[in-house]
Amino acid sequence: MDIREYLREKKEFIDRELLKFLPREPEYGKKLYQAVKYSLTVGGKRLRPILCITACQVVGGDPLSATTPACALEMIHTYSLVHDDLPAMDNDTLRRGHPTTWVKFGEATAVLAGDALLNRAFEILADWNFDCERKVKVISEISKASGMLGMVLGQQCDLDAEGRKDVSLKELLFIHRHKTGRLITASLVSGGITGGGSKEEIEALRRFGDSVGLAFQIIDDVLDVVGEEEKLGKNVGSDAQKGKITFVSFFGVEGARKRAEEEVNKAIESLKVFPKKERIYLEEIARFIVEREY
Ligand code: GRG
Repeated sequence: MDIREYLREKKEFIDRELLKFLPREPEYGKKLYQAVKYSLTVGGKRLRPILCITACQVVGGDPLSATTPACALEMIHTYSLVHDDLPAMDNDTLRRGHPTTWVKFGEATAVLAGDALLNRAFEILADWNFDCERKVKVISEISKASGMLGMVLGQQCDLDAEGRKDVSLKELLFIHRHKTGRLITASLVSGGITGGGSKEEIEALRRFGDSVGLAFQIIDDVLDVVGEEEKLGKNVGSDAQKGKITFVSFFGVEGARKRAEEEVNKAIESLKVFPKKERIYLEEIARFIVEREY
């Protein structure tokens, strides 16, 4: 099984579906539409939507049935990147290999484009023609993961930690679990709910998501030190420049990689409730996360 081929094929599917979820271009205020479209189509691995549709499949559901939550998750993730890149936050100029949204369209429009993407995500979820009980559960899962006790809280903690030398490993884990981990876990859990997974299966996906989310962030820290700007499509060395404590500060590059591998092994262990043939895709995605160079 070639995981890169699987990821490429699913990414192309998500790229096409995302375009279909864009509303028509308005008569006035076209700049907002263009900034939203630019942010959403300029690149990205589409990891969260792929996790969502793959989780739907692993519990025995039709992966196509998870297209709407998958695209909503990508819209939320993209909004978070657009806002994260703003001068008031990380002040980054390169994202997904292209100028950041604020560089291209100005700060005010970038703020609005992020707002629009977040809203659009919940618009498409609300309009999703699907079993109502599961739909509400999915909306609850995604909104909590991205909101003020989830990703947004993680981002605040990340800002608070900037430049501080006294950040403990406990605090760093809290930041990463919220800023990056919660949305990754929500991607898996919402896919599992959509596919009609049992309580035990959803809990397994949650544990898998928590470990894989942490591994993903640890590798992000590593790539910020040893990665190549060209492959990553974003500025490298920005953590050190901003005085951010990362996993590399605690464990060094090799130590951090080892920690990420341990998390991935833990993640794979959580999948044992699923038949071997079904869980192979999630296992391979977990391995890809530690081996990735972009
Ligand atoms: C602004 C509310 C708000 C939240 C921002 C996710 C986030 C929170 C900030 C992004 C900063 C960052 C670089 C986090 C590290 C992990 C991460 C989310 C990387 C980007 O995700 P990828 O690698 O990106 O999946 P692509 O471009 O492939 O979608």
